[in-house]
Amino acid sequence: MKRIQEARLYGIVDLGYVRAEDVGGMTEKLCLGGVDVLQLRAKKLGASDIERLARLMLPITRAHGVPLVINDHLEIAASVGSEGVHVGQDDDAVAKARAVVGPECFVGKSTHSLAQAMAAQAEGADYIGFGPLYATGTKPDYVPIGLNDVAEVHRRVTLPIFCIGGVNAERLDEIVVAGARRVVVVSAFLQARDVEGEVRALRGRLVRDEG
Ligand code: 3NM
Repeated sequence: MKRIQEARLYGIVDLGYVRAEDVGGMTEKLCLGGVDVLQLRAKKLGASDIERLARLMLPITRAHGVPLVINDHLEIAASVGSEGVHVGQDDDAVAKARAVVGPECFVGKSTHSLAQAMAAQAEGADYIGFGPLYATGTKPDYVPIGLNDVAEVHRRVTLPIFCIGGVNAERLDEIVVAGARRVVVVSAFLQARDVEGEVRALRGRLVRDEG
């Protein structure tokens, strides 16, 4: 199983873009392309549907050695035994998550500023998301934070930092030049004509660009 500490490319199966019946196929394509970690995110589905999709994804992600992260739903992460869980900007979200999922499951947290990133580290998160860098239809209510704090967050936070929000092939170079080492890509992968090829190409550039 790949370790979150070494992950560079984070994919998300977001049910805003993927139909439930296509989740298995999309999971396979993203894993074949080379994502290092994969999240299940389904803001509009009920818990039983999300649990069913998580159980569908797990044998696929495990066959590829890719950790599966459940977004928001701590109880589902605990019951299916996912490798990770991801929480939003609640004050004690990490502690709450750990109490439910136990010590084996890593916990990631969304952060939207330098201050929140440092707080998430102090709170004991295993990794953070940092963004949205750009305006994005995947999280339309969030104000983009731009690239200005990317270098500084890497100086101040030692956890794996996954830059997120509007990341795509066109923007990858400027994101890397700004100081990012790890990225999350959602719509640019899920809407690609050749998902596997898009993932492979972006991953190759991300790793090559930084060694
Ligand atoms: N979280 P796309 S931005 C799910 O900043 C999510 O916390 C964000 O999707 C954050 O790659 C985001 O399609 C959406 O822009 C990322």
